[in-house]
Formats: sequence, C-alpha cells, structure tokens
Amino acid sequence: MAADVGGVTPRPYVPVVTKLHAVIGNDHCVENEESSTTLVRNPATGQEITRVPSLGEAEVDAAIARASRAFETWRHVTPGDRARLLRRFAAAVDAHGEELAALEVANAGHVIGNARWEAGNVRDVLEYYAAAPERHSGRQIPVPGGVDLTFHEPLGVVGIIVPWNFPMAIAGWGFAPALAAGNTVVLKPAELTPLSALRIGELALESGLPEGVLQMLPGKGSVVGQRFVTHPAVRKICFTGSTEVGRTIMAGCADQVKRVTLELGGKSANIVFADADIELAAARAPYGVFDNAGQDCCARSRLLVQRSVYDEFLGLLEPAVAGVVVGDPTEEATEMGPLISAAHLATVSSFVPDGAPVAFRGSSPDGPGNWFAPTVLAPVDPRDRAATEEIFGPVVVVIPFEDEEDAVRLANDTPYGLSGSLWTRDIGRALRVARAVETGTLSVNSHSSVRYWTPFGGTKQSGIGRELGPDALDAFSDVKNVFISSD
Ligand code: TAP
Repeated sequence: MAADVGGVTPRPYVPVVTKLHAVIGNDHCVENEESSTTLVRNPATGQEITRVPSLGEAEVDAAIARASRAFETWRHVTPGDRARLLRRFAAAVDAHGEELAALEVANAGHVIGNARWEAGNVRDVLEYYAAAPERHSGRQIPVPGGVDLTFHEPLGVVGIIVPWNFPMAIAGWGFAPALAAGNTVVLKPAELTPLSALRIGELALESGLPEGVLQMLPGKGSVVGQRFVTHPAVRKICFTGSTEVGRTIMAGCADQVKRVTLELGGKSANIVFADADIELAAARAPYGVFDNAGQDCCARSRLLVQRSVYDEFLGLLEPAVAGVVVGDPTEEATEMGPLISAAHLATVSSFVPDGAPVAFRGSSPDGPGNWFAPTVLAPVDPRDRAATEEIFGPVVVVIPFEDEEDAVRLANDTPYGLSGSLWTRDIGRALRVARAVETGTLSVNSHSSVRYWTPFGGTKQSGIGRELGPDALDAFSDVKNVFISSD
C-alpha cells in the first residue's frame, strides 16, 4: 500500500475525524460559536449523532494552500499511477460500503437500500474515471508548416460544494473526474450531512492518495463555500444546490472568470399519454417523485395526465401511493424516510396548508423525526405555488392536458429544466416530445435519471454544464494547443 507512486509517496492512514460521539443540543444542526463545531442529528429520530468541526476562513486558506502544493506533484503523477491510486480508492470505498451506507442512513435519513446504492455509486464512479487518465488523449490536427498538438491540462485546485440531499453520490460525481483529470480537490459537504464525505476523505488517505489531493472541509456555505469562490487559487467551482445560491456563486466566479459548473433545482414533469401502459405508469409514478422523500432535484413533482385517462389514472395512483412503505430507514423494506430537518419539514408543510386540494395521501410514522406523508394534490391550477415552485418534499400536483402540444406547453412552463419522464407506446411521439421538452435529461417509460455512463445536468435555470458520462473530464481541464514548426 505504501509503495512510491510516480514520485509521490502515499500517506499511511491517518484518521481526520475523531470518534463520533453523542452530544446534547436542540436543533438538527446547530452552530456553536465557542467551539466552532456543528451538531449533527439523525432526521428519523431527532437524536444527536456527533459534532463536526466548522472551519473558519484561515483554515480554509491553509487547506487551499496544501491543495495548491499537492497539485504541483499530483498533476505529474503518470496516468497509469493516477489510475492505480483511483482504483485503490474505489476498492476502499467498496470495502467500507456498509459503513458508508449506515452513515448516510443515520445522517441523511436515506433508506438503507438507497444508501447502499449510493455507496456503490461512489465506487462505480471512481472506477469509471480511474480508466480516464490513460485515455484522455489530445489530438494531432493537420496544419501547414509543422505539427499541431492539443493537450488536456488540469485546472489546478477545484472547489466542490455539495448539498444535503445526496451527500456522497454528488460528492463522487465531482471529485472522481476532477482527480482523474489531474486536479486537486477541496470539498465542502452540506452542514447538515457532513459524515459520509468526512469518512470518504479518510478512505482516500488510507488508500494512498497523497496528502492535500482530496480534502473534505466541513463548515458553513457562507464561509467555506464562499472562500472557494473568492480564493484565486481555486480555479473551478463545481456547485450543486439551490438555484438561488447558484446565482450568487456564478456572480462571484465572474469576478475571476472562474470556471463553474452548476447543478441546481428542478420542477420536472412526468407526462402520461392516454396510449401508455396506464397501470404501469401509475404504479411507477410514486417512485418518480417520492424517492428520497421527494428531496431529489429530479423529482417528477408535476404529474401531467392526458384528460381522457385522468380519472382512470388517479384511481390507479391512489393504491400505489398508499403502498409506499414509509418509516424506519434502517429497515430493508422501507421505501421512504424522513425529511432532512425540522426547518425543511416546515417549508414542505407550507405547500399543503389547510384547505389545500389533497386528493389522497400515503402514510407516515408518528413520534419524533421529520415525517411528512406522500401527498397528491389535485385538481391544481398550473399557476398555483405548489405547481410552480420546487417543494423538495413528497408532494406531487396532478394536472390534466388535452394533447401532445398542450403537454409540451405545460411541461416547459417553468424556469427549470433538469429532468422528466414521458409514458407512451408511440415511439414517434416519444421522440417528438423528448426533443420538445426543455430539459437536460428525460426518460421514456421509466423514471431513471442518473447513470454514471451518461451526461447529467440541467438546462434553463437548472444549471450549466454536465457531470458524469464520457466527457466529464473536459469540464475539469483546459485544452492547450501547441504548434511545432517543421521549418
Ligand atoms: P443550498 O442551500 O443551495 O446549499 C447547497 C450547498 O451550498 C451547501 O453545501 C451550502 O452550505 C452551500 N452554500 C450555501 N450558501 C453558500 C454561499 N453563499 N456560498 C457558497 N456555498 C454556499 O441547497 P440545499 O438546500 O443544500 O439543496 C437543495 C437544493 O439543491 C434544491 O434546490 C435541489 O434541487 C438542489 N439540488 C440540485 C441537484 C442537481 S444535480 N441539479 C442535486 C441535488 C440538489 P450549507 O450547508 O452551509 O448551507
């Protein structure tokens, strides 16, 4: 494990997080000025899990300086050795998959089945991009008077800012291609959900990544994240989060013409045509919006149903929603867990006030924890707040449409454009509507959005740039053109 790799001596394992210990406090995540720590709670039980350091600007600057020094070495590690180190990192994540999944269940309230998938996703994304350093080749372009070559140059230090809804998967989508392209990474997990990222940072060191190559920096967005934006040595920001914060990040990056990738909010449509397999579309619809308790940027939170099958569809949807298993996320059979925090529960609840047009609801546990039952609102005017704003909770609005043109008009009547689905047996219609809906990804007869082999990202105010897929390395490198005269 401690072999010298490409002139870089990998570090032995040094834990960077002290043992998790329970502490007393009142909120899910409370800043403590005196000790500069943040209290982290279990959203399913309300119980405290641990305190995590909340870094100040001087500590962030020191970490960025370490990342800058590490870059000078990491960028010169040979492609084969960089690939080998990333494969070791993937193997360490794989070996600790159950532990990482358990952290995500406890800290983010993810159901155990999803959390295992997410840990596996971090491993898979690392393995996928471990193949990249040996394949990210430039071009030789025919020109008169000599030879012209292009090279993919790493950018330097990349700052990755991660939200709380998919803490470890979204972290991996950023750091795996960034490291493969030869950059070093500073990563800020969300204050509410830092635990899996901190453990992955330990695993990176344990598997031999040199010190400073990947650093997890917990703390506030307004301190740690903001410093990534303003620090001149950070050459790119990879931000996932709300459109509101994304706008400020983009404006801040403009000051230094800093590269930026933004993965932001969504209000995606699930379009059900009358010629679809209506039973299947209704059976699957709850999982297109209630997965991760609706805290999913790709949630299909607008269900557009052709009027001729509207009543039939709602009749089939009701038992499907009632059948969603909501409860203890540690149980294998559970399909939906709690919301992330009491504050977020209040926000989601505000979309279902007394008198809201609740067609039907699923179940949710009583007692402690941030529980909100799956909720179907119908009929809903397309201009209602619940139909236009991102709720980020288990609430779906159902809206009828007349024909293909009407469906596309409604689907596009939003500033967002991240994801979506359409259900039809007509392949021509599937292609026409898939092309007409303004969105970064779309699934036909499925709710799948994220596959690490394919590009993912939004259009309109859902973001800029694409993650994952074969081209992700291009987002973490610049093309240098070199002309060699033959005269
Ligand atoms: P945000 O409040 O935007 O926070 C996201 C991250 O940005 C957190 O780490 C946060 O830190 C940090 N941050 C906050 N203010 C900042 C600032 N001024 N400068 C730099 N960083 C700052 O979003 P959220 O509530 O965590 O996540 C929910 C949103 O993310 C939803 O809108 C959802 O659609 C979107 N989302 C999008 C995607 C994709 S792929 N498009 C995926 C997941 C989530 P703190 O932890 O300190 O707040």
